Amino acid sequence: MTKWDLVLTGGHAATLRDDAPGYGEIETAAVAISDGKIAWIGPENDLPAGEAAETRSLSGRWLTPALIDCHTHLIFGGNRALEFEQRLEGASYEEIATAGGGILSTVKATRDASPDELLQAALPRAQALRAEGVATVEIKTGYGLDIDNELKMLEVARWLGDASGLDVRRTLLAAHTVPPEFSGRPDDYIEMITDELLPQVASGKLADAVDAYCESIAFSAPQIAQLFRKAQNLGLPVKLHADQLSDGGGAELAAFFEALSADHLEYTSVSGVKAMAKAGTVAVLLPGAFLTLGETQLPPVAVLRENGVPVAIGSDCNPGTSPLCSLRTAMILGSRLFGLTPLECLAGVTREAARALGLLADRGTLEVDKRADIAVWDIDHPRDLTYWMGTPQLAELLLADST
Ligand code: DI6
Ligand code: FE
Repeated sequence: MTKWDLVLTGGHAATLRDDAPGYGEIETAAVAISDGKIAWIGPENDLPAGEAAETRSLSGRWLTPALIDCHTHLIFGGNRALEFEQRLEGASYEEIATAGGGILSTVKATRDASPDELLQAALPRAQALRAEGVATVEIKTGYGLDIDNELKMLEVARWLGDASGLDVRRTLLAAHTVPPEFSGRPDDYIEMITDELLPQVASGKLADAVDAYCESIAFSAPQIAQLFRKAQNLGLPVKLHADQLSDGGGAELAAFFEALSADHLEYTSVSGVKAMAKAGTVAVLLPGAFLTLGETQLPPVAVLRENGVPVAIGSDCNPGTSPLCSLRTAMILGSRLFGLTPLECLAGVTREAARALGLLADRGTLEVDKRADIAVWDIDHPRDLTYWMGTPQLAELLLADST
C-alpha cells in the first residue's frame, strides 16, 4: 500500500497549472505529500487507497502554491525614509544625492555594516514575506559594489535562508551603479567585476544568476553585454533591470541573452516585447517601485498579453524605490495600477515567478513531483487574495524542507 507522510483533505485547490483553465481549481481536493514533494493531488473522492502518517482536514480552506518573490533587494544597511519625505516636500533627485542620499548612501551604510548587522536588519523583512505565504525569495546584491562587500551580501543572503526558513535564491547585481572609487570610469568597474568577481562567484557557486541595471544613470547596453557574455560562459543565467526610467533597449538586450526575466519595463517598446516573446523571457512587473517613484508611464501590459509574454510580479523590496515587504500588497497594486486581473496577479507570484527564476520544473504550481511548498488560506476564493488589503488570510504555510 502507498505510504504518505501527510495527506490534506477537505480543502479546495487552486493549482495554477499551466495546462488547466483559470486558477486550475479542484473543488474538495486532497493532496498527498511524501519526502517534501506532492505525491498525489486531485478530487478527494479519487484519492487512491494509502497509508498516511498524518491526515489533516482543511475544512474548506483554499490551497495554492506557496508564493515566490522573484525580485528583491532586501539586504541593505541604513534607511532612506528621510529621502522619501524630502521628495514629497519637493526636493529633486539631484538635490537628495548631493545632500548624501540616494543609492550611494545605501552602499555606504551596507559597507559599514557587519554581516550580522545586515542579517538582523533583513530578518524581519524576510519574516514579513513569509508570514504572507512566501516560501521562495530572490535576493540581489548591489549595495556592496566591491569584491569583499558583494561577497559579504551573498553570504548574508545564505544565512538569511537558514534564519528565516525561506528558500533564498541569490543574484549578483554588482552592476547596479558605479561605486565612488570608479566614478567616471564605468568601463573599468565592469571590467573588474567581469574579470575578478564573476569567476570567484561562479567557482564558489555563490549565486544563482547575474543581474544588471540598464539605464542612463547606471550601465549601457554594451557594458552589460560584456558582463553577460562572461556570466553565460561561466554557466550563470542572466536577468536585467530594463527600461525602468527610459527606453534604453533593455528588453531587447535581455532577449538577446535569453535572460530568465526582464524587470520593470515601464518604457519597453513593442519591439522589445516581441523580442522577449521570442526568447521566452519573463516580464517581471514591480508596482511597488512604480508607486513609490510616482511614475506615470505604465508597463505595456496589453502588448505583453497579446504576445504571450509570461508576467510575474515582485516586491522589489529596497530602501530607495520600493519600501515594500508585502507580496500581497504588490499583487493588489499590480491589479489597479497596471490593470492585471486577480488571476494574473496570483499566477504572477506563483507559476510565473517560478518561471522567472528558472524554477518552474520544481515549484510554482500544485502538481505531482513538485515541492510541497503550499499556502493554506482562509478565503472564499483565490480572487480574494487580490482584493483584501492588510488582512491576515494565511492559515498555514507548508514548506517542502520541513515536511
Ligand atoms: N531599480 C530600482 O528601482 C532600484 N534599483 C534598481 O535597479 C533603486 C535602488 C535604490 O535606490 O536603492
Ligand atoms: Fe530592483
